[in-house]
Amino acid sequence: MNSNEPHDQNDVTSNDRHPNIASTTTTRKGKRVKKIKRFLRNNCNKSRIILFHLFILMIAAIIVIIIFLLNNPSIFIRPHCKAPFGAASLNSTFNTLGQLETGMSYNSNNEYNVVNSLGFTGKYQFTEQTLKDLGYYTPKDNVYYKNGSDKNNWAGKFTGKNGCNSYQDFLDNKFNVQEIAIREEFQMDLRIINDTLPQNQSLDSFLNKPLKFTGCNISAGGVSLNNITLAGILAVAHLIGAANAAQALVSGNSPCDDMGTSITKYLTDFSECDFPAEQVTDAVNSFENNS
Ligand SMILES: *[C@@H]1O[C@H](CO)[C@@H](O)[C@H](O)[C@H]1NC(C)=O
Ligand SMILES: *[C@@H]1O[C@H](CO)[C@@H](O)[C@H](O)[C@H]1NC(C)=O
Ligand SMILES: *[C@@H]1O[C@H](CO)[C@@H](O)[C@H](O)[C@H]1NC(C)=O
Ligand SMILES: *[C@@H]1O[C@H](CO)[C@@H](O)[C@H](O)[C@H]1NC(C)=O
Ligand SMILES: *[C@@H]1O[C@H](CO)[C@@H](O)[C@H](O)[C@H]1NC(C)=O
Ligand SMILES: CC(=O)N[C@H]1CO[C@H](CO)[C@@H](O)[C@@H]1O
Repeated sequence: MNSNEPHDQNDVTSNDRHPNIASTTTTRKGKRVKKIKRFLRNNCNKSRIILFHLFILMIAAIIVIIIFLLNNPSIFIRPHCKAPFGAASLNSTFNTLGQLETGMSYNSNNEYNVVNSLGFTGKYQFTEQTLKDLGYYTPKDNVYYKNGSDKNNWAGKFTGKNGCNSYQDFLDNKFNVQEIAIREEFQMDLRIINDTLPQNQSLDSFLNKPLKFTGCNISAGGVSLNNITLAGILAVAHLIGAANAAQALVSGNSPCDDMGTSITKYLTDFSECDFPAEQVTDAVNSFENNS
């Protein structure tokens, strides 16, 4: 309190239109401090209890946030695939793709029965068309998403391939059907990409190189990606179709996925994962040998 006195003097001079303000506030302050001190003396236990409750609430809030982040690691940080060349990269590609598709961490196991508002299904958000092309699903009356329907209705029949007899079997990931299907899809997409690319531009000619894109949601100057990998190309093929992915590579014109995300984003997500094409065949075979 003593140290306040000279300051109050200064305040009075600088505040000379209201010379009384400084001294009245000082006495009011003094009264208030006394009141608080008395309150604390009388209610010390009460305030300790309040503090204790606040502390418990804070701990609980921190625990809730940690659990939330563990279940949804991609809410603040976009998942990025990074693993040594080969089988580890291929495994990591599937897990990163699953996280990007569902927004869930890959060990949550709930990811297999995620269905979005357009009927995209499972860890990899499969469409009716993909499961039709892979021989798992026969659409009713040949109507399916983007072919007479504006969503995936799953009104057709499952064929029984790999023991998957119904939509529910597929959602349950029975006999690992979703994991087998994504590996078969990569294999199929490699074939489609190869068939779509012109004779003088093999898939290999695009790999492990920078590539510049213009296109959907890309700023005027275009965007330069520093490393195109097979992982990135197959992730994009899954998102926009293999033929469209091949055309994007050749033209340097990047489309968006159904959510308005430029495919260059996905190419960047997988720029540090890579594997040889034969690894995809090995992965398909390893699942077939196991079952
Ligand atoms: C990749 O995943 C398969 C199947 O889940 C597993 O058998 C294999 O050990 C994994 N490989 C690596 C290098 O992580
Ligand atoms: C890729 O396509 C060419 C024809 O354009 C064909 O000769 C070749 O066998 C195909 N390769 C693979 C791995 O499918
Ligand atoms: C491939 O051939 C086409 C014409 O058939 C040509 O326009 C194009 O520049 C060629 N591309 C490469 C990379 O050689
Ligand atoms: C570009 O991105 C915005 C927001 O992310 C999205 O709403 C829009 O549909 C995208 N543009 C196209 C052409 O998809
Ligand atoms: C591209 O990424 C792959 C996988 O991380 C790596 O093996 C390769 O060396 C990279 N290439 C370039 C040119 O950065
Ligand atoms: C409504 C529609 O576009 N139907 C087409 C769906 O795809 C088949 C071929 O797979 C076409 O024959 C249909 O015309």
